[in-house]
This record gives sequence, structure tokens and C-alpha cells, in this order.
Amino acid sequence: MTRMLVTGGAGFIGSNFVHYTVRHHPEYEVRVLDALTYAGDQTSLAPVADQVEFVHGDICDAPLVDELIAGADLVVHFAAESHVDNSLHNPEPFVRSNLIGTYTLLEAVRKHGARFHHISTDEVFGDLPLDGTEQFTEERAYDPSSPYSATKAGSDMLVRAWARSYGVAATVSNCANNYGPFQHVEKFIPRQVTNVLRGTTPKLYGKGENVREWTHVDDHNAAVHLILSQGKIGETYLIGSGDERSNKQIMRLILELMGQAPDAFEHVADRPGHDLRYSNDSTKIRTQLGWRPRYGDFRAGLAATIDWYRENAWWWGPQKDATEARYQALGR
Ligand code: NAD
Ligand code: TDX
Repeated sequence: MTRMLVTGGAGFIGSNFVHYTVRHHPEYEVRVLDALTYAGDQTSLAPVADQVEFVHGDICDAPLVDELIAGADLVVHFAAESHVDNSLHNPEPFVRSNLIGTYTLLEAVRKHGARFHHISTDEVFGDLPLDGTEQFTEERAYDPSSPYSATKAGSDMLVRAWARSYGVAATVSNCANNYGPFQHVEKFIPRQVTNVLRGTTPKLYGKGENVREWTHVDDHNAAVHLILSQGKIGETYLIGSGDERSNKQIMRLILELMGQAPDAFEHVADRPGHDLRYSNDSTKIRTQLGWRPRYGDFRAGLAATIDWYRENAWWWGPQKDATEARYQALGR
């Protein structure tokens, strides 16, 4: 058995990763470390609670991290402050968790010799023009726009430096926008779906022309598992489905799938510094590791995600009012 420590395993992608691992990879013994911030929810792990050990703690807590990594063969690092709008409002927790937290993990990994996989984002590259076909590649220079993406870029750089200078056995992946169950209601798709379910008008930033590349969370996690089993130490892999859509197109699709009129949304103030378009060239992971997204049909994946939110109001309901109060304070 390989002893795997999953940081941020009570968050959106991390909890889906733990479910995926328990379902498809019995060769791993899974332990989760999560601080249960506003974005973490231990109930997301309830269905696998018997198969996974949960530790409530902070990745910046060096003695705790040292003790946990001394007992791990592999660390899969999801924990982060993840929401761009929050980072614009208050960057401090982003600097702490994303930079100091990653540094703290790397120091323990360096001492104990565990393998490290770092989960990152396409946002480290900045953005692309709206009207073009250019894509991010593994070689592209970093050019982050927001405090969130700047701290993720910094954390990627720490991993690269610890790999090169200290020989830490690390890999990095940068994925595009994820969707699926257990995503916090602050994020675009769950916010609009739960607005419709609550009878609140959905909110589109600015003109809604910004483009994102949407990847199902299980496809992201399948890619991470391929990197863990076959990836080359020291390498970076970009992950993305290739399915690019404007926010307005997504909004209209959500409204259509939920039986609403196509214009039943309102335009609200734009996000400052709003990245225009993201698009990952995922040729490397496709050709070298044989990754293919299984959720090829975005419409079907989105419909299933909407059904999940419809059936699981017990999960998102308690977060909804506080989240909308935060948006109201931002005028969005
Ligand atoms: P999330 O906000 O849903 O979950 C983050 C989790 O990390 C939460 O459970 C939280 O409690 C935990 N956490 C935060 N700070 C911590 C700390 N100091 N110590 C311990 N735990 C802490 O985030 P997510 O959307 O699941 O993203 C997970 C990772 O994937 C992040 O690193 C993010 O940058 C990256 N990513 C996300 C997306 C996306 O579309 N959501 C896309 C690409 C990459
Ligand atoms: O109410 C909204 N209305 C709206 O138009 C919200 C919450 C968002 N938006 C827009 C902003 C973005 O262009 O929708 C798009 C997606 O927004 P988010 O869900 O906040 O995602 P994004 O900023 O693209 O970042 C996400 O993908 C990359 C994740 O939150 C990051 O953690 C990941 O790194």
C-alpha cells in the first residue's frame, strides 16, 4: 500500500479526488489534511469516511505537517484559497495558505523524502485574447493577474525550486476550470444553479464575453492519477478538456436546462482585472500519458451537475446566504 496524504481533501476537487481514489485505486491508503475553512466541508467525505483518515489541521502548522509527512510516501497537494473574487477583497489568506502552506509542505517533503504532486491552475499564465486560437503550453511564461493567481504562480515556483535545488521528487499540473458535484456555491456554475433553485436572479459579470475551458472534476482527477503512476518526476502537465465557452453561453445553457427564459439573468459589475480567456494545450498529457476526457459532452455533464445541486440542497444550503452576503458587499 502507498500511504497518500491529500491536502485540501474536504474542498471541491480534493473531496472528489478522495472519492475517485477510493473507487478506482485501492492501492492507496488515504489520509486527508484539511483546515475546514469556509470552503472545506467534512460532509463531502461522509460516503468514504470509513475508508479514509481525516486530520483537521492547517498546512502552515509545521510540526503537524512534519509528523504527517513522516508517515506518508506521497503528498497530493490541493489545499489553497481558491476564489479570485475573495483574493481581490482580502489577499492575506491567499499569501498565507498558498505560499507559506506550500513552503511548509515542501520543507517536510524535503526532510522525509516523500513524492509530491502540486495541483495548480491555468490562471498562472494570465489570459489570452478573446478572438484567437492561441493556447497556453507548459513552456509559456507566467503572467498572473489576480492575488489568487499570483500566489498560485509563486507556489508553483517554490515547487520547481525545491525540485531542482533539493532534489524533491515533484510533479505539477495546471488544470483549467473544473465543474461537478461538491463545488462551493461562490463559484460561477453552482452560484447560478442555486440562484435559480432559490428563485434569485442569476448574475453575469460585465458583458459575459469572458471565455473559460471547462473540465469535469473526475477527468481532472483521472489525469492526476495518471501523473502519479506514470508522470515523469520534475515535469509539468497542462490539463484541459478543450471545451471553451463564454460565460454568457454557460448562463444561457444553465437557464435552458433549468426551464427558465434565456434572458432571465442580470448583468452585474465586472470583476476588476477580469481575465479574458483561458485555454490549455493538453497535447503533452494526451500523447505521453494517454489521458482523454471521459465527459466529452459538456451539456450532459452540466445537466448531471444541476441534478446533483437540485438533490443536495442539504449540502449547499447552509453556505448560500453567507456567500450571497459577501457578494452583496462587493456589489456583485
Ligand atoms: P476549494 O476552495 O473548494 O477547496 C480548498 C480546500 O483547501 C478546502 O477544503 C479548505 O478547507 C482547504 N484549505 C484551505 N486553506 C488551508 C490550509 N491553510 N490548511 C489546510 N487546508 C486548507 O478549492 P478547489 O476548487 O477544490 O481547488 C483545489 C485546488 O485546485 C487549488 O489548489 C486550486 O488552486 C486548484 N484548481 C482549481 C480549479 C477549479 O476550477 N476549482 C482549477 C484548477 C486548479
Ligand atoms: O457570479 C458570477 N458571475 C460571473 O459572471 C461568478 C461567481 C463568476 N462569473 C464569471 C467570472 C469568470 O469569468 O464566471 C467565470 C468563472 O468564475 P469562477 O467560477 O470564479 O472561476 P475563475 O475565476 O475562472 O477561476 C476558477 O478556475 C481556475 C477557479 O475558481 C480557480 O480556483 C481555478 O484556478
